[in-house]
Amino acid sequence: MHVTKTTCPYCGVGCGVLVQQDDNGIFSVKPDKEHPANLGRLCSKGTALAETIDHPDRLLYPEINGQQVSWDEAAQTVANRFRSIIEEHGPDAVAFYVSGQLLTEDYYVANKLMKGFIGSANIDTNSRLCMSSAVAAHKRAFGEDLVPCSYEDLEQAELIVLVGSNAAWCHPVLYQRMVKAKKYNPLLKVVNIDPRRTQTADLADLHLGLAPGTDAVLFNGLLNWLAENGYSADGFVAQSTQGAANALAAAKQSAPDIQTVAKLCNLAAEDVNRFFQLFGSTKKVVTVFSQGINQSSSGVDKGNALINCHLLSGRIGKPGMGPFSFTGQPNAMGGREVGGLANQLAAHLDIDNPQHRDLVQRFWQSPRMAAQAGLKAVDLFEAIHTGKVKAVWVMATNPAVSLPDSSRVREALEKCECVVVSDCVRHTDTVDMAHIRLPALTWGERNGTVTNSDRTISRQLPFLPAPGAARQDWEILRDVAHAMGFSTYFPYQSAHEIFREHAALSTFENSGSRCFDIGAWQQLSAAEYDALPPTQWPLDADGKGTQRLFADGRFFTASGKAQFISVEPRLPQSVRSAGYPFVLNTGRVRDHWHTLTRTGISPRLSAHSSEPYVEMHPCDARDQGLQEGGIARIHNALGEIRVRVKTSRNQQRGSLFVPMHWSDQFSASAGVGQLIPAVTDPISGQPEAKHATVAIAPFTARWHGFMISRRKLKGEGDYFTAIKAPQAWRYELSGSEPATNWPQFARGLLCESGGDPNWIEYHDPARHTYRAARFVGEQLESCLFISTSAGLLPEREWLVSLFEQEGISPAERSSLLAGKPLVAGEDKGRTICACFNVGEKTIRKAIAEQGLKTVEDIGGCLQAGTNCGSCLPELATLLAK
Ligand SMILES: Nc1nc2c(c(=O)[nH]1)N[C@H]1C(S)=C(S)[C@@H](COP(=O)(O)OP(=O)(O)OC[C@H]3O[C@@H](n4cnc5c(=O)[nH]c(N)nc54)[C@H](O)[C@@H]3O)O[C@H]1N2
Ligand SMILES: Nc1nc2c(c(=O)[nH]1)N[C@H]1C(S)=C(S)[C@@H](COP(=O)(O)OP(=O)(O)OC[C@H]3O[C@@H](n4cnc5c(=O)[nH]c(N)nc54)[C@H](O)[C@@H]3O)O[C@H]1N2
Ligand code: SF4
Ligand SMILES: [Mo]
Repeated sequence: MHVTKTTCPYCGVGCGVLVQQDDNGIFSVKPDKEHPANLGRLCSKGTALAETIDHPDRLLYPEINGQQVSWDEAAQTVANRFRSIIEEHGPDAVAFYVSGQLLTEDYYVANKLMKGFIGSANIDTNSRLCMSSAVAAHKRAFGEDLVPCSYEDLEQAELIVLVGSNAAWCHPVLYQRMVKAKKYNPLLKVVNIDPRRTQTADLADLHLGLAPGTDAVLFNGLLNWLAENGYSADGFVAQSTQGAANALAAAKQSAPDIQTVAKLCNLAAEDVNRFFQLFGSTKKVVTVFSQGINQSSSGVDKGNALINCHLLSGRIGKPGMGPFSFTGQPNAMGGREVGGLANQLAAHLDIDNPQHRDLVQRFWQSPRMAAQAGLKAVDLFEAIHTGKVKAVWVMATNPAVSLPDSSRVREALEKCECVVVSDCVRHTDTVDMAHIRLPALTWGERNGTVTNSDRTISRQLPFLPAPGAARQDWEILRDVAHAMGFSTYFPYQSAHEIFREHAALSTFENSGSRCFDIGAWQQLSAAEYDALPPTQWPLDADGKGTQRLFADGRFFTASGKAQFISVEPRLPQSVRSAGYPFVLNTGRVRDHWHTLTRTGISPRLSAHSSEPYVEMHPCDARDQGLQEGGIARIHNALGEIRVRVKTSRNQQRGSLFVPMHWSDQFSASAGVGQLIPAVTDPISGQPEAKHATVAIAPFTARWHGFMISRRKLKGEGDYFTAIKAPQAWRYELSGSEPATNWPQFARGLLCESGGDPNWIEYHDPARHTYRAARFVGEQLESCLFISTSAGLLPEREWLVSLFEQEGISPAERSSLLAGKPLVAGEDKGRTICACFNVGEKTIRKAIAEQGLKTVEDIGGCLQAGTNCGSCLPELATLLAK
């Protein structure tokens, strides 16, 4: 049995995984017990990795305007189009838009080609939407983009503050580490700050459900309170920091006392007091922050407001303490190391600094260095819209879905002269808009490194052959660089060579001036590179990593001192109005990843949250005439989406939450990016994805239905979702206007061309009730059920299970259109445990009938929660209910 040691391609936790192939060629994925990030754990997404490696819709060959071409022709065409635009309009008329899901080696080459050879800094990345506020906050406070902490600090802490982080769902393995730490150390306290009550709050001793966007007030209040109550670390502040007095004055101005903070944040004064007391009286505090802080028009200030509190209390650089930005994507951190953002250079050097530009230029021997920062993501797509940027190459990201004001982004791509997209999937909303499509390798095939949230560099190694003509991103970039005439400077034959160059640049003329230094690896042999153990940068001369930064009280600013930043809190730019009375918050669900290109093809992962939804307070739903399970229209001046209604008291009144995941490939109109205004932080350029304002109203559906098919079909109706089931796709459909002819409608949806003789149907035109099934040979190929009332449609489970069978028995065939078997089986309800496929109803029943008291009891009885543990918070909620 062959085992490959590699790294999970999903989130920034960066868990080590072992991939095994058995004698029948079947792959299985297990956690790597030796990897310091996960120490033998994996979440539901990592556990299901083997299910998503065989993608049914791969982009396998280069295409120009839909025609398959050779690699030579594709690379030459990209080079020619880019070159002719550059010759006529200058280098700033072209751009790359890349991703924290590229490997460091790919990222390095993309950045080098654009900034050092094309001579523009118009390369930006989806990290702009993700980490750029944290990057800017780190740079302002520490002089360099540095995350001081280690994962072990979570275990050593006595207080963990989670701000704007739903770690239970988004960093599940770190959440499990915190759960375990709390179990072994009952003195460990957890505070969760989030307008929503998420699963993460289940771990918290205190949940502060503050008014959306008011975090800077809270942390300014804390700063002021720490100073007034004798919690300043005077020695550290005097020796190792600057700017405390001004920051304190600003804090006092905006958040003078607990009452004011409570009022502005809409919190109970006693809760604010409790948080301040906890922070003040606990020595070892880690403050974890994520998108609830970053994705804001004042995200950089919010980051600094919380870093200020760690500086004032001296809680940084020591075990169990520090501000800790959890990164989102698997290589968000690696992208920052190579300078993938438009306002960075490479190796943590500054593009605005002429000496740094000169240093990199000499190292690269580049003919034409970018002279200033390039366009940040939102501005970049606006420049494409206005025609200033005429060619764009998108790699490993889906901007037509994930950028704010996504309709305008689509208009921009439609107008753009030359859209090149490198992706591994043939159909995404962005790939569909490309003139030139370049097939990329993906996880399991590609080779290189990633860096996780605590600066640990880990290897990704291939265990699958390249499918079709797909190539790794650095190879594609190298070939285009060669076709542009830069072959001498891009001689790479392997990821290993690129990595060594990256390591060499990190130490070039460094001598301790830059923290990011992995120079000890510049001579790594290919075998050493392949066997590289997970290591935290920076490295010492012997290649030993660094667990924690700033232990010596030295920072990377000009003065060597950390900087306090004065923060004047600003509220989100969209303000509730009579027309748009709700704040729209967006984010993630447990088992889906971004725009569903990977998790959307896994039945197991699709079962947990299968449809796009809005979560809202039940009283708001009642007031707006909305019903649980009904469909809502959410709209503002930018657009409209239609999603399912879920009511929950975890949502504060006046706020809505919609997941970011659904694209046009999986839904009729549920892409929430349509509703997010292109409002950004003035420093970081990060969009405010958490605070749009909208109105919500019922969508009046006059018909409902579902269809199940072996092939992926086009959806139909004003509302639809495509959900992967084993051996089939299930579609939920609703529309405002019933079809005039349902049999014709059905044939249009289910048949490739014309009719099909092997077809059974039932039709009651007066009641708009229609049911049909289509067979190919003995197999059920597809079925469709339509009714005027959703409640009259049968349960889907039995029908879905028929697609897993080889054939259909006469009894099954005769009960097919009834939608249920003659003898009813058990309905297990919504999937809670994705590993063992255990449903909510089964769990509730077992709790009630067998008197289960703990999550361990549930595990013993049903296995639920005993593998990856991602569902443990939900099991605890079911027990509490
Ligand atoms: N399952 C899953 N995991 C993922 C991903 C995924 O797609 N799916 N993506 C990865 C990526 S790229 C990222 S960036 C991370 C993101 O990880 P997180 O940042 O943890 O996730 P989000 O759901 O985007 O947002 C976090 C929380 O911010 C809260 N929030 C909204 N407004 C405010 C506010 O004003 N103040 C505060 N304090 N909180 C607020 C939201 O209610 C939400 O619960 O997840 C990573 N992990
Ligand atoms: N409303 C709202 N919008 C958001 C957010 C939010 O919270 N709310 N979060 C933002 C954040 S934090 C992020 S990180 C973004 C994420 O948003 P995106 O980056 O747009 O989302 P993904 O679906 O991860 O897109 C990755 C693409 O890369 C492809 N791919 C996978 N592997 C490879 C490879 O090796 N090479 C190449 N070339 N392609 C590959 C996949 O098929 C997929 O099409 O969304 C942002 N947008
Ligand atoms: S926490 Fe889950 S998704 Fe994130 S790296 Fe680990 S296994 Fe992968
Ligand atoms: Mo992200």
